[in-house]
Formats: sequence, structure tokens, C-alpha cells
Amino acid sequence: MLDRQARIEQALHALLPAAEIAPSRLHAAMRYAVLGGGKRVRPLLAYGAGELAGAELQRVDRVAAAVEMIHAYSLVHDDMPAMDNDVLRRGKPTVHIEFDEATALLVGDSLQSLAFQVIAETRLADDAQRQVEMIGMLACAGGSRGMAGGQAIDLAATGGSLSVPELEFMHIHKTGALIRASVALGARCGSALSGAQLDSLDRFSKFIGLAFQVVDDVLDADSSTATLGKTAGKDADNNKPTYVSALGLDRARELACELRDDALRALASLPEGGGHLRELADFVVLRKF
Ligand code: GRG
Repeated sequence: MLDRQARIEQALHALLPAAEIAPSRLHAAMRYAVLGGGKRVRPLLAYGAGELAGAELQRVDRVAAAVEMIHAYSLVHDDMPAMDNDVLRRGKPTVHIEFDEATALLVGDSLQSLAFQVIAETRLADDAQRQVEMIGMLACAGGSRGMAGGQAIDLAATGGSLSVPELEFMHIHKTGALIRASVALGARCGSALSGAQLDSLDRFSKFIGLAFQVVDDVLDADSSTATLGKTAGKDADNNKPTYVSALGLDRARELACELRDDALRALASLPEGGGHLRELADFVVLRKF
């Protein structure tokens, strides 16, 4: 993990425009939003899936950077006053606090565009048609049928209550879609996996995406701001429906472990039993921040 986290840091550093290049303030803010923070879960998943597919690491660097850029953009916009209105992210002031709201909007816009540039401008798959499909997959994952749609459902649900299936539907989109795309894109940088194995990977990523969100809800209820590097307890303060409000803390913790076990079962038919993705499944469920 440390090796891959260092690798993605380096790739992001190289792919983001230098702060000295005009418009400097926007470029500085993009680098502030992306570099030197975060667990890099989505890139780690892309590297894990790429490894199973026999992908060249330089190719996976690009999809790992692209999914992290989309993720970072979503955090910047989510933190803005019109959405979650938060002042702390990854242990430092949010982008609209450190810079200003207009810059934060542009940071998100620019990171989203850059993500697509990064996966479109060099060869990432042996077959050009496959690369076009990969670009389409990322577009779907980030859009109204994916992450942005999930965020819209989340905003509409605030202050009300959701059943567990409704919560699941929201999170499959809001958090799950990008996690699923991270695995799918990493795997498509190589060509060693069969269609059935790609389907198994997809099942893995759906379970792990949901597990990720259940744990996120548990940590928000059960951890401190200092440990999380973002404001803790916000879900309850904002009256947001979560797995903890629907199931209670203990059952939510159990559910996360059940989803991890489902995810591990989905890996059974893959080379090395899923390799590093097995360890990442544990990391997602056992993480403390
Ligand atoms: C603004 C279009 C748009 C979407 C926002 C992802 C998201 C949708 C909002 C973030 C709010 C949130 C707390 C979502 C729950 C799960 C999640 C994405 C947590 C943060 O991801 P981590 O834990 O963060 O991977 P780091 O900082 O480690 O990268």
C-alpha cells in the first residue's frame, strides 16, 4: 500500500498543472485539493485490479489518477456552503475556506476535465475501442446515473428518513459508482482476465463500495474530528439518514463485515484469490479514518 500510495502521489504531482503556470491561483488550488492527503482508496483499488489483469503500471497510474481527481473534485464541491458546508477536509481547511467559493467551483470543474484528459491522451488499453469504453465508464460513474445522482438523492433525503434499500440505492450511486469504476478501469488496462472474471471483479467492487459507505457512517458517528481529519458527527447534526441511524452502530458494524465477506467470496475465481484486493477489502472495513 505504501508503495502504491507513493506512486499515485508522484503521478498526481506530475499530471496536475504546476502552480507557477497561469492561472496560478486556480492551479495552486487544484494541487491543494488533490496532493498530500487522503487514503487513496480508489487508486489502490485500480492498482489491485490492474495487477490481476497483468496491466502495465504506467497505464494504471493514469486511471488511478483520473479516479482520484474525480473523487477530489466531488469532495471540494461537497464541502461548499450550497452542499455540506464544511470547513475541514483531510486535516486542513476546505478549498473554499483556504481560497474562495468561486475558486472551489472552478477547481472541481477543472479536476473533472483533467481526469478525462488524463485517460484520453495516451494509450491505456490494447484495443482502442476498449479505451473508448473506459472513458464512457468514468463518465457514467461521475454523472447523474452515478455519483452526482447519488449526491442529489442524498441532498433530497436530508432531514427525512430512508429505508435500508433506499439507503443502499443512494450509496450505490453516490459512493459506489466511482469505486466500481476504479476497479473496472484498472482491470481494463490489462488483458489477462476473462469476461466472467471481470464480472466477478464487478461484484467485488459493488460489495466493497457499500461496505466503504457503511464504515464511513460508523466512523462519522463513532470517531473524532482529529482522527478523521474532517468534522465528525455531521450526519446526526444534519439529520441525515445513515446506516447508523437506520440500523444502530452494532448492526452497522456487522453489516460492514458481512459485505466484506461477500466481496471476498466474489474474488474466489480470480488469480491469486484476488491478490491485493483481498487486503484492500480488509483495509476498507478495518480503517480508523
Ligand atoms: C459534489 C457531485 C458531487 C458529489 C459528492 C463523494 C461525495 C459526492 C461526497 C462526499 C461526502 C461523503 C462523506 C461521502 C461518503 C463517502 C466518501 C466519499 C467519503 C470520503 O472518501 P474517502 O474516505 O476520503 O476515501 P479520502 O480523504 O481518504 O480520499
